[in-house]
Amino acid sequence: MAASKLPSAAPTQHLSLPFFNAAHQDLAQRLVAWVPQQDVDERDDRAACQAWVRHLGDAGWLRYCVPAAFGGALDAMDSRALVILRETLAFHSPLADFAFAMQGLGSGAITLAGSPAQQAAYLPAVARGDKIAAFALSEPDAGSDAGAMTTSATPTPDGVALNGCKTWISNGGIADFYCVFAKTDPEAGTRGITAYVVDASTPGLDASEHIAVMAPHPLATLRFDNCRLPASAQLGELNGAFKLAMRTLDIFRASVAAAALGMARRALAEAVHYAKARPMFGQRLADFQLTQAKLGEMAAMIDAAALLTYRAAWMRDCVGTDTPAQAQAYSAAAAMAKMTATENAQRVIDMALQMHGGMGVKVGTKVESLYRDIRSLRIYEGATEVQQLIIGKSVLKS
Ligand code: COS
Repeated sequence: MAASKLPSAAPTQHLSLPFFNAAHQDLAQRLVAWVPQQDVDERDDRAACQAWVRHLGDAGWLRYCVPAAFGGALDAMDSRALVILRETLAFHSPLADFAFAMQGLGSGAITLAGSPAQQAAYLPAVARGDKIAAFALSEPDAGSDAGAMTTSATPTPDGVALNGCKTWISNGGIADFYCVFAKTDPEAGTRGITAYVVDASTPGLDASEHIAVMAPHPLATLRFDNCRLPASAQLGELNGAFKLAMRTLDIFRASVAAAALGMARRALAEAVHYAKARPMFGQRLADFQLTQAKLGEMAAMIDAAALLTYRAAWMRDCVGTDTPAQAQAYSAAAAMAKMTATENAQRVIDMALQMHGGMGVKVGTKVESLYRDIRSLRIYEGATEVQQLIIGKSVLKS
């Protein structure tokens, strides 16, 4: 196969779209230049994630996960900056994207509803990369149906005791603290859930059960056995945390779409590179109309996902979510972006793999790892079916 240049830099042409301003373009240019210079050994997912948090923290990128008042880069969380960061990081390394995103998701509830003491204790450390954050909502029998959780927080003389189990917890086992959601009024359904900030060292918390998955990243089951917390650990209002969890997920939903977009763009770049270099029947793979048609379809699916993703981020930043109508419109837009970008990315990556023939399934090739990396994005932070539900409910209300 003739040598040709491998794609190493994420594309930036789309940044001239009206969704973005000069600050976003500057952010993207700096990041696109920075990421390929990082050299992280990703054979051990936990060590790699810790290394990425260190690199991202030292270079200042994690400052986009928290507001400026707590060491962040911007006055408020900027969805378009998050989208640019995740898309660019995911193009280069899905694990780098994961490390970045979990700092934001794991601390998002503290940004939204933490007490001043909680915000001061955790957010600057998250922004520096000195503390690793995690968001603990899912349970063995409560994934999409988050309100069905059974982990309980019962009153003690000086706070609460947590009992129960959380699972599929990203950063589980390497996190310094967890934002944990628990039932405080089991009869009240989604109106009986309260959140707590739990330090990893708290007696009664066991995060040692690592879950191995097809695209390795830090993931664990957490067990709470009479895990005693002071009253000051409560995060936000008593019984008000279901909405807090939904609001936290809402912020990051458009950025999950962006991560999928980054992976899809990388798969297309790999496919183009391969098609131009691969000799076949006396010409190049790229010279066949069949190949051109596939590449065209992939590019259109990526652009469709990109426009929905950027629109959702722009709506949150520029229209806002202050009124119920705005909040509903944004939730639906973010759900459309997440659903479309993750589903389209799966198809684009599969098509890129198919174009690589046998090389596509060879362990160690980029499309092979992308094929595994993309799969969980259609499931976590609200599966495709949950996004369909959110969009459908919104359509019926309008
Ligand atoms: N922002 C603020 N409030 C929200 C909200 C949002 N995005 N979505 C729902 N709410 C509120 C509702 O307005 C409702 O409020 P009231 O009690 O005042 O009526 C309350 O939360 C319950 O909402 P709803 O009745 O829609 O809850 P359901 O139990 O039917 O659940 C879904 C709705 C399925 C959408 C929700 O459980 C969900 O998003 N599940 C996916 C969870 C997830 O992403 N898991 C992965 C975890 S991280 S890997």
